[in-house]
Amino acid sequence: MVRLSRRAFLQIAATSTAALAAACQGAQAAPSATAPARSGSGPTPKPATTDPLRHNPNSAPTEIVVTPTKNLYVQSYDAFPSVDAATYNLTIDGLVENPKSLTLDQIKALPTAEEMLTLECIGNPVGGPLIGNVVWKGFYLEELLKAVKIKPEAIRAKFTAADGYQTSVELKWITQPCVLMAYEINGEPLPVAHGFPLRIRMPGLYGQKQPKWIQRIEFIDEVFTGYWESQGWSDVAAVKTNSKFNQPKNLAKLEAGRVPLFGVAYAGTREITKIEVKIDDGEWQAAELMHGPSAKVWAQWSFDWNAEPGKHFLLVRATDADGNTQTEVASSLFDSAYPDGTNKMHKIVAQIA
Ligand SMILES: Nc1nc2c(c(=O)[nH]1)N[C@H]1C(S)=C(S)[C@@H](COP(=O)(O)O)O[C@H]1N2
Ligand SMILES: [Mo]
Repeated sequence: MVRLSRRAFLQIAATSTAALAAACQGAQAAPSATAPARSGSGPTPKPATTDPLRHNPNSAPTEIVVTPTKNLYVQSYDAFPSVDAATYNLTIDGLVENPKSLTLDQIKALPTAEEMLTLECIGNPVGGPLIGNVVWKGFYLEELLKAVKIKPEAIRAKFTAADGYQTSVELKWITQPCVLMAYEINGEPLPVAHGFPLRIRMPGLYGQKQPKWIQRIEFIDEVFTGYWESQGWSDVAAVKTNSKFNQPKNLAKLEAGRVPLFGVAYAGTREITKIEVKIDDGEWQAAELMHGPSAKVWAQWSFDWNAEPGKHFLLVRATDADGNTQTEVASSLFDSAYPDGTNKMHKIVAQIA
């Protein structure tokens, strides 16, 4: 294994990523990019100590919610590995001209990048909790990939992590702009559960394609079938357009009058352009929509419902910038997301006294 030479390392470190950072958080640039650029992203919001999407049913949040790290779902196929920071290496090899291996110190000396990004599991059921929105800090992979020079024969990147987890992606997902290698979450080093010391965040893909404890990125000229993929889960695992009610909770018993409905919607890299709600057999009605700093962050929606006594069925649907609108209703909350994620609509029941 060729260690990254000091000269090559400094060259990477000297490349300014400020413009790239602005482009990544301020506008989206994924393979199927269609959403318009946005205005300034402003300062990085700090995560709230309590999560208003969970604990405050009386009014919709007025800012984009950053999930407190302790509330971020954890999904792992096996026990968490304990990685020794002192001996840790990230290796990039396989079909590349200049294979490289970086220590954690070298990684942390690279120009830093910070982005708010939503993370969702492909197995998240309709209305489910396997989704969160956090601020990640690390570096953009782009410069390092330029330095290793991927050979033209490569068709995929294969990942290996310290827990033995493996998966792969087509080249376009790892060579897209704004692939973030993260060592911090919400201003703190990644906790072990979330991938200490390093994980990858590729825009547009479900969590299954975002290895934690990442050790090796190998460029290959064949299809490699990963752990979940070999059990029938999607080998692309691109995020589908989805939305949900965070409040009220299903089967909530509420007083008649003004009842705030609110929740989140997420479509990977596609901007959420419309959220509508439907009460019983009524018309679809547009909800208020609040966007995060990029389309890679969930949008939050809210709707003031004037609730009358009785049992009511509530539905929510999202439309994204590519024109995809959710159409099918989930048959139950246990309606499976297998094998490629779900874009079925969330339906809840509210009991109004
Ligand atoms: N090494 C490793 N990375 C992994 C996994 C795993 O089991 N091992 N699970 C994946 C899945 S299925 C998801 S949804 C996300 C969850 O990330 P989190 O636990 O930080 O929320 O991690 C992904 N990365
Ligand atoms: Mo997942």
